Amino acid sequence: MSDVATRRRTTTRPKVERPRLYKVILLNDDFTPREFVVMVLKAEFRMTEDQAYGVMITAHRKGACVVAVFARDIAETKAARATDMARAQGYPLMFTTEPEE
Ligand code: TYC
Repeated sequence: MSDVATRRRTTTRPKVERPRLYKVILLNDDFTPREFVVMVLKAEFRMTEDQAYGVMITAHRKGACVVAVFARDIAETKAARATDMARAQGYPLMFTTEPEE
């Protein structure tokens, strides 16, 4: 009965859960120039011109676009820095975060 195949596990194995990931979301507005949005995406999210243009135009057409996914503190820091960059120039551009699924 205490043979390896039949005995029950007596040691505990703590469940390790991966920290949730957070999406950074770019919101459309009617005032921020397209080129400025592209510049912010390249500066804060290390995107190429083409990647940044694709994200910008998706947000422009659909109202919002997921920019990237990070651990919570990184997502929040990047969203705040990108939003502040726009605010400093007087633009209402907004980046938000939300947990994945
Ligand atoms: N809609 C803006 C314009 O027409 C451009 C824009 C695109 C602004 C995407 C924000 O997330 C945005 N000037």
